[in-house]
Amino acid sequence: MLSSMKIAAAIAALATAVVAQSDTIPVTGKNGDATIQSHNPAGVAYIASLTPTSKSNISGNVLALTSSDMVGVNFQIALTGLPSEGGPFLYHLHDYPVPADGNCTATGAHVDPFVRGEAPVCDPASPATCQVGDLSGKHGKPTNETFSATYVDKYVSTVPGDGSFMGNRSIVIHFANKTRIACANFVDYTNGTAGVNTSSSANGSSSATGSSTRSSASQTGSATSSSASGSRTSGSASSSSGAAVSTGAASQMLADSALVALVGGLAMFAI
Ligand SMILES: [Cu+2]
Repeated sequence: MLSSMKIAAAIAALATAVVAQSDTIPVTGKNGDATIQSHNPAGVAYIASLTPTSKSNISGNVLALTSSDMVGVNFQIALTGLPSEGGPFLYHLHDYPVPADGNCTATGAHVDPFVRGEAPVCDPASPATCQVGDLSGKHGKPTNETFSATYVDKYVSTVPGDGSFMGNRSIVIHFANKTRIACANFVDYTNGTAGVNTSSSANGSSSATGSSTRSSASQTGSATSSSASGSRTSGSASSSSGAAVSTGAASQMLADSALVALVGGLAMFAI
């Protein structure tokens, strides 16, 4: 009699465990799974430049380009100066720009237009079920003091007004315990120069904020200028076709110039 009760208790415990386990499978947001963004305009680019601050030695760029097939965004990330401890690190697209005082907390939560929430953690095998802004959850977490990655995230938009639009957002880098280490604003990089910090000693957060905007009118202007930029640079694109990560003449040129800028930045950093 006693043993049968024990068996019943064990079965109940198992049932509870199964229910608990179901909480860890990928979830669908209140607005459904994230939708693939297939209408991102060609030639548009944004960049977030991280520079050392009193709280962080991180420097580098997060470059966002329209992907070759206009589906999603081609992210090209190169960071150095990540902390020697406290990883693996997390990084996300956050809702709001960094204010002039550089306070990363003011960037709010992750870009999450489908209202998926943070828990359970993102399953990279099912990226549509992750928060749109959870880039490290979908594409891998930095573990070393230097990090580089190139990938296309199909769920991020470069169309102003979309819930998944990234152009007026920020990037935030966290310790594994979610403490915010560093942050920077995305700024228009369609012409290859806007928003780029020319000096490694500049205060990245404040200068980036200065050129950031949430105005849809301004963003539309950027998109228009991008097509002009694309045609202007296409003539010399063949000379820079070596790198394969991005396609489109304008995007390629931008990628090359960003890499050159980054290499220059790294050289300064090494000195
Ligand atoms: Cu974050």
